[in-house]
Amino acid sequence: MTALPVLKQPRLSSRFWDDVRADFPVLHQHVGNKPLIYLDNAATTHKPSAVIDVLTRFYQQDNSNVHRGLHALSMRSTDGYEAARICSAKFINAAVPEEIVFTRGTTESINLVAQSWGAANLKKGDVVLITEMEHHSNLVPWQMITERTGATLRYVPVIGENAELGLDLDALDKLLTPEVKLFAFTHISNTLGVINPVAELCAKAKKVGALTLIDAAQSVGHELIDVQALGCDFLAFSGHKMAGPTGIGVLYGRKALLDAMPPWQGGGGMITSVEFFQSKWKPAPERFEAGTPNVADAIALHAAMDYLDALGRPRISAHDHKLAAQAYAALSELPGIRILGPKGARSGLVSFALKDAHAHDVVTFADQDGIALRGGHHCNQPLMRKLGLPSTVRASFYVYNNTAEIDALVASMRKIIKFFGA
Ligand code: 7TS
Repeated sequence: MTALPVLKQPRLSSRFWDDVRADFPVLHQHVGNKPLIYLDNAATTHKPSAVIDVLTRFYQQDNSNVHRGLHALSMRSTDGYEAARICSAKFINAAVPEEIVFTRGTTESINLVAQSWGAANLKKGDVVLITEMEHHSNLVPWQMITERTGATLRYVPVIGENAELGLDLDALDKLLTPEVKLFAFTHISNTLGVINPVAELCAKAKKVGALTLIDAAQSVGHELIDVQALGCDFLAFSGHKMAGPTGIGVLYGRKALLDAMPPWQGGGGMITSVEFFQSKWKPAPERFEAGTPNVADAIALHAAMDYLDALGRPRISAHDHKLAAQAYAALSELPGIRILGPKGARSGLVSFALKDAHAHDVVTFADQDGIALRGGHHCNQPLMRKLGLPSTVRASFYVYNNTAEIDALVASMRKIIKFFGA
């Protein structure tokens, strides 16, 4: 890949971001007769040529299975796969690469912890604590494993209205009892744009001896993450939400914890020896990577991490926050709009409801203007029900979006409001 220069000073000139935008081939197209404006980045981001080229080159030059071959291609594939692990460890400042397990994504990472650690450690009387703003992928796996083990699932409430929506931190102090064995929470809410104080949440959980799991799906491609500074025990994320490919993600786990956890899937690559009636496991991370791994996408994820590091995540988050602030300010002028989540200190997304138009209609109308939005419950059904909303419209931003696109979004919303007669 052609690495972008690492700039020492944050440089937020539009020229810089125009150059970034040019790296993403998919954006240079029309939808209908309108230029594409892609504002659905919380669902998945686009990929720069640097990532697409690495993926293509892998299949054209290196493709081979890993770990089991002694021929040149297999060694190249193995080296590339393990280099991706080292890169992932550095990307979140894990202590050693063995703390990185490759998975299909955030959902699989969380299911791995639930099915392995949860099944081995939870029992009746224990509590798994999550929050009311979790994506279904950090909620349903805990329902399943608490039901299976007899443990109890509890929620930190979301309180406040509209701009004040957030976690009830006073309630958290009462909920964090010694019975809590694991506290799992999202770093950034994919519906509210709220950024949770994750270091504080980890510190509070530690005081009662609870393990912590951070769902970093919406944060790791946007904000700097340092798992050692945060003091978390597990952290999960997906490649496709951070300029990488689909089908690859990471579970970070503290080495001592991972080594003490049983495998959750059996097969090739995860054993040291197999007899007819018993087997011995490799240590982590191989123990959790049964079967042929997603070699190509791990290598392409490495390219995505290099790409984001060259841009610099502090610069990316400043860019996202600037666009979100512009969108929040302009949208809040519109009649009949209800915006969820904080005015300041929000992530790069804005989620809202229009008084007279259903979110799905808004998204369909915006599509006529070439604007890709998302409308629905955003896999936050219990929270949306609590807020009394069937759905919201969500605009979410990334490195290639710009202020002109926010202007176009607001103009499109104005037209829609007029059409529906607000
Ligand atoms: N956690 C959060 C906070 C998310 O936003 C998502 C996906 C996931 C977990 C699951 O990630 P996956 O890669 O395993 O699917 N969020 C969204 C969304 O907001 N719209 O589509 C997917």
